[in-house]
Amino acid sequence: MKFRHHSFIDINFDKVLLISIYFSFFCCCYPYHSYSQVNDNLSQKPNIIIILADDLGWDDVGYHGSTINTPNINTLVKEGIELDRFYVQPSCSPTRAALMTGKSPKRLGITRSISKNQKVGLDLSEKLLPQYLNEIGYKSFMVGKWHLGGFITEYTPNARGFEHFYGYLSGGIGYWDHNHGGGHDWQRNGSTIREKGYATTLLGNEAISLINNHNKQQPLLLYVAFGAPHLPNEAPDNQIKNYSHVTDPRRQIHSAMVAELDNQVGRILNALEQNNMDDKTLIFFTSDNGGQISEDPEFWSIAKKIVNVSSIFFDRPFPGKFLEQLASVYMDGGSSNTPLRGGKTSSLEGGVRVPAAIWWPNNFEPRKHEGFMTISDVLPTLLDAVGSKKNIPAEIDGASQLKYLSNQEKQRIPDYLVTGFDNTALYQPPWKLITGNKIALYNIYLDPSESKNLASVYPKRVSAMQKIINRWPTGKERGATISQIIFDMDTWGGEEDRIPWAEAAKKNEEYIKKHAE
Ligand SMILES: [Ca+2]
Repeated sequence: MKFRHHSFIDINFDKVLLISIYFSFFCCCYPYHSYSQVNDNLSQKPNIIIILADDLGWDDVGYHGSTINTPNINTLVKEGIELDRFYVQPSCSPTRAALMTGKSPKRLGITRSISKNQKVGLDLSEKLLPQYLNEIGYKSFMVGKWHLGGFITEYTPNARGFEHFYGYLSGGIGYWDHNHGGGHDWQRNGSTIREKGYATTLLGNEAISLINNHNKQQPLLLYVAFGAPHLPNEAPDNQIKNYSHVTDPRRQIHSAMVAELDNQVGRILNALEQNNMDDKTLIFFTSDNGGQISEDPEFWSIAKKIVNVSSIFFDRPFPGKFLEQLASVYMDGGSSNTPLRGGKTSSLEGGVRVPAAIWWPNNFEPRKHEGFMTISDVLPTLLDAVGSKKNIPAEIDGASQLKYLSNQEKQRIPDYLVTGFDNTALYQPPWKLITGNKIALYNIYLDPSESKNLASVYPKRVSAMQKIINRWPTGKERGATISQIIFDMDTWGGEEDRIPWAEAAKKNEEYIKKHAE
């Protein structure tokens, strides 16, 4: 299999024609193998690369008809299985917690994002994906955004199964200054680094270097958690130039951020090819939540009201870090989730149904997968794919979808709970019950835009699903409340007024150990 790394200017009609011919040929000649053959060959365990985008909306990818060009993500989707009904949680930490454990964020007590000042993270008793894979011979590396706790080093990636970590601990940084909430947040293996460059590009560079230097005898887990296209709206000039025709400046910069993300996906694909690793690698791609959209008419909160009232009196930037950060959240988002309703933080479809694909040459037939699959299913599916089905823990909320993906043999679809800022949703496909400000029941297969509330038509179903929500295992909440962050906001970029976060984690751990003696 040979890749072509696309840049924006590559796209013209000749190439589209060539690509079409290529796909036609590819689809006719692709050597498919059955599920049993996959298992027979497991002495050669596949490399696993997880590419996670941050706040990439449904309408931000070319293959969904977006105005944004994403030729490399499109390639991944067309050559792999397009996961058309893939669901995550509506914000960063909850999705990442489910990805690493296979468990529901509600059970883990991470239904909100973990702030820089939280003393807790993903519970230290939890076993994480790299730890499962290391036990069967994998080498696990991580590049990018962690966001599962960093108050002490025990919570950080190097202590949780990743032999190598390059990136940042918090929920968001400035793309150029690499700062978060007053502290520098850029490190390699626990040591702060200061370097020039655009974060998405730097993360791509590191991922490629790890691929190039990897000992090919050992299977690799590489978790590349890009920070793009999360706010703030900052992008390289060369990418912005390609979207000079976009009139909304938020959408323009957002498009450029997505384009650079796509560029790095292409470079990773090229690196795999150059190292002859492409035929032995499984790539899973998705976004951690739906796109951040501005003036979301679906979302109601006191914070949003404060921003609306403030905008009558002030121009941007608003006075004070708290007000300006809120304004950024509610006014700067340049994403689009069309035709889905809602966006990031909402349990409406736009917050949780995201672009996704799983690519595994010689094992998965390229096609569109209509089956329901969630972020909680990823850990068990991957363990199953590497022949480690017996190690799938019983107490998780997801289930392996490997047979469904390989042979289209239907698998158990577990109930899926989404915890949004404004409401909670339970999925029993095709049904979705939303509770909170109002009760709504949708058939998301027939009505993907959630336009017909059928709650009054099916009261018994509503009541049965409500009971499941009420009984859902609930861990003590570890995510931040507004009162915990209001006086020291989790800002993305900006001036430094304290020590870097990697150094703070080491200091905090030393302090705790000293006082425990
Ligand atoms: Ca996110």
